[in-house]
Formats: sequence, structure tokens, C-alpha cells
Amino acid sequence: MKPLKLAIANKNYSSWSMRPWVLLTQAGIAFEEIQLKFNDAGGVEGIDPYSPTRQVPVLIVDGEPVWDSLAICETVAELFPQKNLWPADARARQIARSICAEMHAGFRNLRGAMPVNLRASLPGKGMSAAVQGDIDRIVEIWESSRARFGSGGELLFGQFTIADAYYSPVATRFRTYAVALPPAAQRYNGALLDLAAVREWTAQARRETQVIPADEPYA
Ligand SMILES: N[C@@H](CCC(=O)N[C@@H](CS)C(=O)NCC(=O)O)C(=O)O
Repeated sequence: MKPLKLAIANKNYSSWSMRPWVLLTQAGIAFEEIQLKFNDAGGVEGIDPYSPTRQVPVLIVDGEPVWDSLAICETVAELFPQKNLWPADARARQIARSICAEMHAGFRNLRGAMPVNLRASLPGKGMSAAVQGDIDRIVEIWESSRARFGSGGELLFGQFTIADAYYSPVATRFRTYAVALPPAAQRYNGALLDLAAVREWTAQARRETQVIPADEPYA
């Protein structure tokens, strides 16, 4: 297999890019990063040769694109079975897949009102009853996964899995918008932010200077 390539956009803003980047980096899987940039219209400059959807992230495996973050994570798990990127236990794996799919398709209130912005500190911005409803469901997911499957470590299924990569942009949102969380959820949020890959992504995001007005509703 040729070296994997992952095309992403601005680390400060691109929540979907963050998931597979954190997955590959935290799992110690080598890849070539293709760092693209958003334009003011919300599109991704230079994406055309890589992705049929013109969206990031896209993983290139032996010249063939895999687009959409969930398909990318599934493909990486299949390519590197020794990395145990899904939980080994079948029941835990069922739940891990479900909560990734739920994140992938849902939480639109939270995502719309509290866009990822790693450079910013925006306590209290974006909060509403609908957003709190999404947060409550995320807290329920985190507490339940930790309580049922998390005894082997600090993460949702103990050791690092795709589910943690999937919720890593949520953890940065909770920090940016200073969302109050119950103690167990707060501890997990801290563990996510403390993952080496999340710290590295955050450090690189904070060095970026490009401002995308569409992603800065509170500027
Ligand atoms: N469902 C897709 C969503 C990807 C997505 O919305 N990517 C955004 C950046 S975070 C994008 O490429 N936007 C540019 C555009 O839509 O033109 C995934 O999971 O990868």
C-alpha cells in the first residue's frame, strides 16, 4: 500500500477534518497531510483533484479517495486491525458504532450555534434550550459509555477508539463556549482534550491566522 494521504482544511475551524486526523495521529498511523484552506464562501480551495464531494476530509488510499469522516474511520479500522480502533467486545462495538453515527448525523443545534473555533474563548455564546438538549444527550452518552465500558482507562471504552476521535471536536466546543458539565462528563472532556493528538491539533490550530467570517458568528 502507498502512504496514506489525508486532505483537511483549517485546523481552527474544520471539525470534520479533526476526527480522522486525531484518529490516525493518536493511533500512530503514518500519513501525508494535505493541508487545504477554506475560502470566504465556505468552500475548500484546491479540493477538486482529491474529493468527488469537494469536501474535506478525504483519505487517499492507493490513489482512491475515501470521503466522509465515518467512511474514513471505518476504512482505517479495516486497514489496521491490529490498532483495535473499535472496541474488541462486540456489545461495546455496537454502542461505539451507534454513538459515532449519532454524532455524525445529529446534534445540529449544538453544531450550528457553537461552531468549532479553537482560537476563541466565547463563554456562554450560542446557548439555548435546544442546544442544551443536545448537550444533555451527549452527557448521557458519555456517562453511560464510561460507566458500562470505560473501566480500562479514561476514555469512552477505556482505551482510545474511533468514538473518542469522533467526540474530540465536541470537547473543544465545550471548552471554547465554557459549557458546564457534570463531574464525570467534565473528567472525560478533560481526558479528550489531553490526548496527545488533540493537543497537537489544537496547538497547530492556534498558530493559524486566517479568519473565516462564516465560522465567526460572535465576532
Ligand atoms: N459528512 C461529511 C461532512 C464534511 C463537511 O461538511 N466538511 C466541510 C468542512 S468541516 C466542508 O468540506 N465544507 C466545504 C464545502 O461544503 O464546500 C463528513 O463527515 O466528512
